[in-house]
Amino acid sequence: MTKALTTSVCIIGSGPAGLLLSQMLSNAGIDTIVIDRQNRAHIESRIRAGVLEQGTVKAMEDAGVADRLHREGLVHDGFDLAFDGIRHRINLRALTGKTVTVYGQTEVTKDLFAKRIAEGGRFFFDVADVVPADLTTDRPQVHFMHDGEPVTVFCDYVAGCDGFHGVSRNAIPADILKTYERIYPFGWLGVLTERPPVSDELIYANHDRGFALCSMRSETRSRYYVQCGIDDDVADWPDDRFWEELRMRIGPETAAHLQTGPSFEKSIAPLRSFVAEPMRYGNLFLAGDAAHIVPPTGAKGLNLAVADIRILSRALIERYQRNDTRYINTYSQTVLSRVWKVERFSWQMSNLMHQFPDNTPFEKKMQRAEFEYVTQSEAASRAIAENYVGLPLDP
Ligand code: RFL
Ligand code: PHB
Repeated sequence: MTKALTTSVCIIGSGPAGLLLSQMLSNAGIDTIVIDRQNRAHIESRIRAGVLEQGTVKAMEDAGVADRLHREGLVHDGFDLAFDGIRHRINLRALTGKTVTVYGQTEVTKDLFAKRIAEGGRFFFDVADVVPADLTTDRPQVHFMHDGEPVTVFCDYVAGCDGFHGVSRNAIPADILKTYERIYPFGWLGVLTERPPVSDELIYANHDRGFALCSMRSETRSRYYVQCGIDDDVADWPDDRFWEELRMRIGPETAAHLQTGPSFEKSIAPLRSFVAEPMRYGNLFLAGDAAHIVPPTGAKGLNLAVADIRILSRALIERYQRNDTRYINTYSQTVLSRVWKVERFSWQMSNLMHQFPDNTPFEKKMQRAEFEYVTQSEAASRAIAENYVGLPLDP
């Protein structure tokens, strides 16, 4: 027999987007059920983003989950861009009056889970065969299997927060859904190591041998990346090779401060730009990676997911508290206009900072000229800074 449940908003996916939405709605007295095809421990251990915009920190504050973030997050006033070892600091605070906070996605999800679960939030983990249905009616459903039993959740709205490989996006009929994509001809190999970071701030480096990024998770734990081949396997990258390559790409002056150690996480991520339109279909709303992917060079993926949720939660709260559907009706349009600008910045940073196998000598000169322009023009530096700290929600 199918188990039938009822809620106001059924949220598919308990990554940062789904968890934050559930918390914001719950704070406004709106009931949710959250389902995920993974379990909590798996989701909490996925090593991904590390840099939070001020707007993301504010969303965590509004949701009531920012205590540990304020205690443990590292506030950064700037970061460096480097070309062949020459470093240029983007002073975020001076150029924009804003900062970013280094705090891992693992910690964001742990904090969100802890509060939701302590408050008795309803979750179903390890679900399978998820099917959103009747999305253009006033009684949408989400069908799935849980513990070998069929379950149906009846709801007013479905939030598709199920990431790039989820099912929600494809519940929009093919003649309505339009997608835009660019795949980059390389990947990022990332490692974590229990050693202090090479620098107090992040360094994004472009070198003839490829891109490198020096980031961190705390004052004692570093996160480093190097651009790698799209078909590379982590087995091709023993720690010694990784450190040698990183040293060359950041240049001798920076490398002199590098403390290496055993890596305890090593993974390769492909780079992709992707947008799906529209982000609303009937009573289904897409948010986060379910609707768009950015290459990680601008540190935007997680921040963009959180921005979607700030806009979506406002739309749903207005609908439930004042029966005002204005924001629901404009959700897709409002969100997409910001999404495309963030896509543009992530694409620009990726183009500027990587070695593209097909780049002609002319294109390499263009990259170098753009870097020099950024180092010499405050306006150009500010344009990077204002995107990096996060564009406003409502321009
Ligand atoms: P998530 O975090 O992917 O969460 C989606 C959740 O949906 C679940 N799910 C399903 N649940 C039910 N039914 C289904 N059919 C389902 N299919 C999937 C999944 O199990 C998962 O729990 O999406 P969300 O919430 O939109 O959050 C977005 C961010 O996670 C993402 O933008 C960033 O992590 C992107 N990203 C990075 N962003 C950065 O800013 N800096 C980074 O360094 C960075 N590294 C990364 C990344 C994303 C990666 N992915 C997606 C593979 C590295 C990787 C490897
Ligand atoms: C990270 O610390 O994982 C990180 C930081 C900045 C980025 C991408 C990833 O742009």
